[in-house]
Amino acid sequence: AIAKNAETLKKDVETVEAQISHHVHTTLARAPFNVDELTMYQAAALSVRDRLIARWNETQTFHTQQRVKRVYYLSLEFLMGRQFDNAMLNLGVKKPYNDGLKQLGFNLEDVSDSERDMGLGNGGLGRLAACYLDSLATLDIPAFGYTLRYQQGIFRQIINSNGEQVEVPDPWLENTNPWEIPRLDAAVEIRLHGEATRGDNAKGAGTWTGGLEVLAVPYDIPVPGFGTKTTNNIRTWSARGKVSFDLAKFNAGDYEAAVREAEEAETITRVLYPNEASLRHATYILVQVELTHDFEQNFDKGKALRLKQQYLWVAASLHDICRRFRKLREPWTAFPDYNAIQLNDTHPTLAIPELMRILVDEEGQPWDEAWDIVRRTFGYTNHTGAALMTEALERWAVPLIEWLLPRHMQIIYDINAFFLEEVEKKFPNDRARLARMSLIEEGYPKMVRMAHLAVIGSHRVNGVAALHSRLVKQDLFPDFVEMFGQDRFTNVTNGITARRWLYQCNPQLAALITQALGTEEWILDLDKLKGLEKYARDKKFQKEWASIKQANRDRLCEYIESTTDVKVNRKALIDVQVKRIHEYKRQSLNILGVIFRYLTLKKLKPEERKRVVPRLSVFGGKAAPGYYMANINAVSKTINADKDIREHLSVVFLADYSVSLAEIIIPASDLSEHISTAGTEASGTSNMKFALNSGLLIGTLDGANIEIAEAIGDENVFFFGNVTEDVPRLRRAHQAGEAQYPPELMEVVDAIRSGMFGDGGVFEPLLNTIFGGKDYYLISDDFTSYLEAQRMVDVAFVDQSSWVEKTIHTTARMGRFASDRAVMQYADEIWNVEPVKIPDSA
Ligand code: 26Q
Repeated sequence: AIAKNAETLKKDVETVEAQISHHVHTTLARAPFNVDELTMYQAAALSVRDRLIARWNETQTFHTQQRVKRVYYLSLEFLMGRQFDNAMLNLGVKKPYNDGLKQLGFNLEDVSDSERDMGLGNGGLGRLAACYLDSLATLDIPAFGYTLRYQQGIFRQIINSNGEQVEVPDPWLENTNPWEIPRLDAAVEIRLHGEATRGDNAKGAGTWTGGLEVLAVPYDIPVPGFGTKTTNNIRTWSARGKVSFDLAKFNAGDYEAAVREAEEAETITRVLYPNEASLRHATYILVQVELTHDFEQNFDKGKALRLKQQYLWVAASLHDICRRFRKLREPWTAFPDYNAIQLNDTHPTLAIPELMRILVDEEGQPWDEAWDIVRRTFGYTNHTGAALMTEALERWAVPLIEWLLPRHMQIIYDINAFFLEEVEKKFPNDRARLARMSLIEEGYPKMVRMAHLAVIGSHRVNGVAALHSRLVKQDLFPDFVEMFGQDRFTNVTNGITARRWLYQCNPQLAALITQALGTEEWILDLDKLKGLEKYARDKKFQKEWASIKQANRDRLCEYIESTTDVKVNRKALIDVQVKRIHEYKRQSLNILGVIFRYLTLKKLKPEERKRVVPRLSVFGGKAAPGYYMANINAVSKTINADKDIREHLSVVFLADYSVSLAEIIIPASDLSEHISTAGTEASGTSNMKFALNSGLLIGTLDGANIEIAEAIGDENVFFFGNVTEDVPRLRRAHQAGEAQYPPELMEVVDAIRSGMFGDGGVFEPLLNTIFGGKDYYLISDDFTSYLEAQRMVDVAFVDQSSWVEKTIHTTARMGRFASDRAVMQYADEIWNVEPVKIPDSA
């Protein structure tokens, strides 16, 4: 059998070599002596793509033949990272590719490094969509992701010499993208602006004509499951002008006017919005899309462009879904039996009035039946940390919607009128309640509350962690719970895919786990990690476990030393906080804690310092453009330059945090920080990735931290800080000027004000958020217990054997946080879909 295996591998390697050479010579038209790593990557990727396409075709054909129910995951973000390594692993062909490339004189890892991240997302929400697509394919659930094909994904981050963030464009498509298949023939026409009419009776068919038509062109990205033939699809839409230029104007000599319309259309998918702040400070977007107007105008254009993105995406996707449905020749009332559409936050909420428009105006369905179809089709996932206030919920100005989508505005008004009638029936004479629940917020201008529309247009609304789902009901939508009952509101705790976040990013640990369990089954059934528990106290196993962590630490240290000028102690405890930079996530609490540690070390004698666990504090993350907190770099500059302290404490900020950088950082972490003010982080998902990779957590009682501790044992988590219930009272105390500031915090502030970290001015914005009579995120209230928790970490780390035991237990008990579990829960409780195995030769 071994000889036969060797024979098979040899043949596989030869096939791989031949396929790669074929793409080098024909597709890429390169002479053999003119092949660099980028070319090799492209050729290898194209040959993997060929395999994906064969499976993709079989999958789609089978799904269509079998008339299966499909899931459509509508997300404006898919943070996929790199595809090459992931595709090889899911297809089970990494070994022959490794050997084949070696035969051709190349190293697989170097070749893989030529791939640019597919960075079509900001952070948690976008990466969650990517993990869920991996799980859907792996579980053989028929599914499509729908999103936009942004020319530029999330910006690349550079840190300038002042320690400030500089945003530069992300030209991820520059070298052509081997993972996408253009479908130029399947473009969809999308109407914007124009004139709308209502039907002759209140619920009759309306019309929408005129305005401007643009094209949405689909590009498909195959998504392979792990160890299964199922290959699902992400359809990304690219905006084009309908005619590339206006011939009449061109002939009249007005070349500029002729191309303007096409260019305006293409602007719609030029760039990903780097979060909600970019709506308020629209300059970032306008620079990226190269529009120049005065600021007043920019302000509205930045908003209008986002609404155009949302509509083009939603309209093209629904057009596609309905076209597929019409081929089944079923009555429209059967639509929800074939289609489950999940709204990833409120960004795709326009899908609700758009489906109403298609059903009522174009398909002649009665309004009430159409509304019933809509509600049975949609599910809505909320990702907003509830204590972040309802202000964080998406709203659009009525005049803006009227201008861009006149028919949709009518439909929204009508949905609202019929809905408020129902509310009035159930709660007579309660005007305040009607105003609270209305889809329209009164004011100048009136605003459409997208979250309310999403709630009433869906059969299920879910939060993303147990605490968060409770807050969604209590703080965000209490009136809607009273109206519709508890059953419409549910929880699906987020999950992550162990294929990328252990098997792929931490191959050594994965191999040790497989060896210990005697099987690879854990990759598909993460609860099987439980089997590691019996080795938690086994000295030999602990040693192997710890040496893998050290190897991953070394790799990160090499990365740090090659990208910054910081020298690091390889034995230091690596303490990581990597995530979007946001006030509520409290990177500031971490950096103030680092300063306290520095001051404490300074007070010690050299021989006393040697007894303190050495630390390396790693930060990473992108901030909203225009939001600068350069203080992390100011602190690291002083500390890293201090020769007495260097061995005991260093601080680095790693630029341009991304999925592929996360794959290096996460396996190396000893401790990671998830320290948001209680009630503000909906779930968090990096907490799960760190724990799965045998890193311990320091955190607040927030989001999924709570459930992680439940699963792995709270003796293995360093908790601190106030709980959600106490947040409102503490905030009131600050407003009333009754808050107490702890002495440790004052000591840190004095050091900052003394100029120890350079110009104290850099810290003024930060200090103002804490001392300006508010401290909205309760830094001062949580500071003392944060320091205490950090002292507990030091104590625990000294006892290495017990520390390693904790980290083994942590990994062993993380099965619950598999995205496979989350997706199965959506499938059973929200989508009502079943796995469909693709037969061997479909
Ligand atoms: C809004 C308006 C205009 C432009 C952009 C946006 C925008 C973009 C991205 C609004 C929100 C986002 C992303 C939100 C997000 O990532 N939320 C996170 O979702 C994770 C997955 O559920 C959770 O784990 C995190 O707690 C949550 O913060």
